[in-house]
Amino acid sequence: MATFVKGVVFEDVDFENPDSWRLEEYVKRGGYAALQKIVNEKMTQDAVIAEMKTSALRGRGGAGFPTGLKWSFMPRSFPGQKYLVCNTDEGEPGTFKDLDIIKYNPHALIEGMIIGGFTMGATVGYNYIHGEVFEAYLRFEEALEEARKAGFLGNNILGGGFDFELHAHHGYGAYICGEETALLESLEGKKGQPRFKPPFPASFGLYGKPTTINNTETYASVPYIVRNGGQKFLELGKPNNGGTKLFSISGHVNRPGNYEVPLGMPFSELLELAGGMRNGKKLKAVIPGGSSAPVLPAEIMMNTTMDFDAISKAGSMLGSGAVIVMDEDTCMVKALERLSYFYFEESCGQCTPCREGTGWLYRVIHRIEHGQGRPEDLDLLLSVGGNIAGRTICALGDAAVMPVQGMLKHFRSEFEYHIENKRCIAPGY
Ligand code: L3W
Ligand code: SF4
Repeated sequence: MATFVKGVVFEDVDFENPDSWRLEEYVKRGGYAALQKIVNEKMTQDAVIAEMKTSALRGRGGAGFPTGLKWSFMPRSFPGQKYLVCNTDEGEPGTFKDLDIIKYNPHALIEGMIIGGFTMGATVGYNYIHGEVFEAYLRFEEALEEARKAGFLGNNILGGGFDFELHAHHGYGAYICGEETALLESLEGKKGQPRFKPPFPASFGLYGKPTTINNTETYASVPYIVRNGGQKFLELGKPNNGGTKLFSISGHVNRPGNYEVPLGMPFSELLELAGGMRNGKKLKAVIPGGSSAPVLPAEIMMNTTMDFDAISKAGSMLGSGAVIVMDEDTCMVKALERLSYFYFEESCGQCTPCREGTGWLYRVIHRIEHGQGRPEDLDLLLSVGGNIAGRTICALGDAAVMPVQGMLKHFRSEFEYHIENKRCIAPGY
């Protein structure tokens, strides 16, 4: 996917230059200056955490958890090994930003992780990369080798008296391995199934040791913050939503792709950047934050800004920033059938409400879509959803329910029409 607009992560990256990802080019555009600054100015771990907190950088993987706060959870005086992990297991339907980061600017991630390692006293890091991608994985391995040769990884980095080694790990291609504790299990060589939380990874993580896990885009934002100060990053966005954010825009727009724009941008402007609606059609609805986020109708989206707080106030989640745009011809029943199949297929099967409930959701929506729906099915869907949400080990259970609740909240009449008429209300179906 092409990237059209640049912010903190892709600042100065030349997408036309096939070598733009290389160390030499990264250094030319100010790369590794943040790491050098830490060493030259003898910045303390507390000073870096303070900048991270000022920046209001919130986790870019889905939950939007404040990064500075997460970094402060790592026990300082722990006597043994601590780990840093990057989650590049990008699998959320609609999300395609993290693979572009390791493809076009891998050293921003590497530098961010080295800074994280220094700040939290972790000397070993892993980047867990989705198992179904190969080219981006090999590119990241090459970037790691460049960083090792240049002395940015290894012992006594830049003479600053700290060590950090970073490894790439090719994942297994299952969506659930992107859940942080399933990822840790998988990294340990076991079946990727979520652990019960708490304990959180900060106290019991990889091999039972204190571990911090962040998303690729989160780490890749760190060099900018250290180089320019947290305040400058904060001012790029809006209070409590610092910085720029990558939005992966897909669906019925003229120019789908990744757009890195300030948090707080009106959705209407983002839609314009993506070339507007395809074929001059009208906007019907948007899933603003990846398939797990509830759908929002056009009238809400056109009056909303793209940041964590505004989207949550509007009744959905900014999630990982995957914006799925649907035009007036979209059949909401068919769209929900597809989404529900995904969660049914990807449930790891550990908890009964999720394992059985996702199957029930899919089968009921499937029968509505195929003209065999019953009037009581809509309440049945809400009832099954109510027995899944909040009763499972990980967020996948909730994630399977939220799209169903969102669709029935805003487009219930279309489902009723489907049941009554055994066909879709949307033209073309
Ligand atoms: C220590 C505490 N640590 C929270 C940490 C926790 C985690 C982070 C956020 O779900 C969402 C999900 C998907 N002490 C802590 C603590 N932490 N309290 O903070 O935690 P949490 O539980 O709010 O979220 P989560 O389990 O990480 C993530 C949604 O993201 N999603 C999925 C995206 C998928 C991808 C992908 O494919 N790569 O990004 C999209 O919207 O539904 O709601 O680190 O340990 N007291
Ligand atoms: Fe597995 Fe679903 Fe339970 Fe998560 S909620 S642990 S995916 S069964």
